[in-house]
Amino acid sequence: MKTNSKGTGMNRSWMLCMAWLVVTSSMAVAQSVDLWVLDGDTDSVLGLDASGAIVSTVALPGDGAGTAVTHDGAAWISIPAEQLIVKVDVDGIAVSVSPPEPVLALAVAADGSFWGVSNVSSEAFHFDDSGVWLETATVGSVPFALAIDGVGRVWVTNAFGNSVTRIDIDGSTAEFPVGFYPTGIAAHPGGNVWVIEKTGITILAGDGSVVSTQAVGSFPRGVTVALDGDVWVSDQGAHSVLQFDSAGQLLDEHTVGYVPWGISASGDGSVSVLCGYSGEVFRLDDDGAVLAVTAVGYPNAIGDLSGLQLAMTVLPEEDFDGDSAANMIESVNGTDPLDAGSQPVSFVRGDASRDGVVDIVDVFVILGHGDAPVCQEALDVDDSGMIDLADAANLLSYLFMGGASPAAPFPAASYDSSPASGYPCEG
Ligand SMILES: [Ca+2]
Ligand SMILES: [Ca+2]
Ligand SMILES: [Ca+2]
Ligand SMILES: [Ca+2]
Repeated sequence: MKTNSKGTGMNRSWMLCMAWLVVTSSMAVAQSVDLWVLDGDTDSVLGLDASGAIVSTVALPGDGAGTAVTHDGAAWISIPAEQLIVKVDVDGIAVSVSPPEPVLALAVAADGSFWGVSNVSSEAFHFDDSGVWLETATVGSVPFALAIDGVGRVWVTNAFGNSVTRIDIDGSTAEFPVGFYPTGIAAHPGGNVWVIEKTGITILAGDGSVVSTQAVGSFPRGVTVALDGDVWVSDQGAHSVLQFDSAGQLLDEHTVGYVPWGISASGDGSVSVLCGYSGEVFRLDDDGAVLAVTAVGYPNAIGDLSGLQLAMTVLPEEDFDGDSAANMIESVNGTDPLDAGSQPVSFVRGDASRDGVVDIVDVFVILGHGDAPVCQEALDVDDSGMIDLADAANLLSYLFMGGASPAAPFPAASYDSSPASGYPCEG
């Protein structure tokens, strides 16, 4: 049985009271739900904002299991005991559908349709964006979780089959062996697929071949890709999260609450960890420092709780928040693809002085004889990843000798599609 050592009943009732006040006060809360967290104690789903405050509470007809946030911030939630899937937004349950079998984990595809896996029938079901059942694929034994990659393929972990099934666009399937008892799975924007197993991790390439495998953790379970491309894994036996770089190198381990299962990254660069047995949702920054701890009776859910995996991996070219910067451009620039108030700085390469004109003054700034630059990326005229004499020489050549123009973005201001680390553009 679960225990609840941290969240007292007093604390929880206070949080719920606050949530009620906020929900009934305005429609503006629709924009502020950052993370959908299932609460197994109350059979409800809670909307948390980026500060960890509960800003929405929606009662469910049973205990939710899988969650998948859509591009508009709503969430599909599976309720296997009731053989239901519901779509929830801050106003409540918008859609309720009955799948052919009880469904566990869910994932949203590029066209708005979604997939769910059934550990009862070992099948994956495909539904359209309104929940109409479209097709069924047979997967391996007792599927646990799924992820959709950048070219629309569905990857399913088969917990009892010790394998991963890939469902291709044409509906054909391929099964690849992995380690013992695979659970969590994430498709990285870079193309690899991360599989979490009872005693470690296997990274697969898109063709199903093994890129690497390593023994790590103490029964790790959930996985998410952070805004910066690091991969975070909940380690339920160690009550911690493991932070890896995209190549699979273990960078750090951060202690969280008791028995972390669910884990999901947000657009602000943070990662939230759902610690079921201690009744806590930890929100960590990209270095693992604790930003907030939210008391929730029994927080759970596997899947994409924020929509960030959908934004970064499935639909990187889309602009979810409508701020004119594509999701992928925002993630490489470190701005929030789910928040229109956070967007990359647009600049013209070569305009080192940031006055809107590319001229000799900019050459002096590059040479260090002008005001300190606020957008160092603009000084890297040839986009070589280094600021050096060649940039000044290239700009002089362009201005006075008919030489090549600066690299993009030029001449129109825009965002950098491949910013060099260490060269911030802040204004
Ligand atoms: Ca955007
Ligand atoms: Ca944004
Ligand atoms: Ca200038
Ligand atoms: Ca350069």
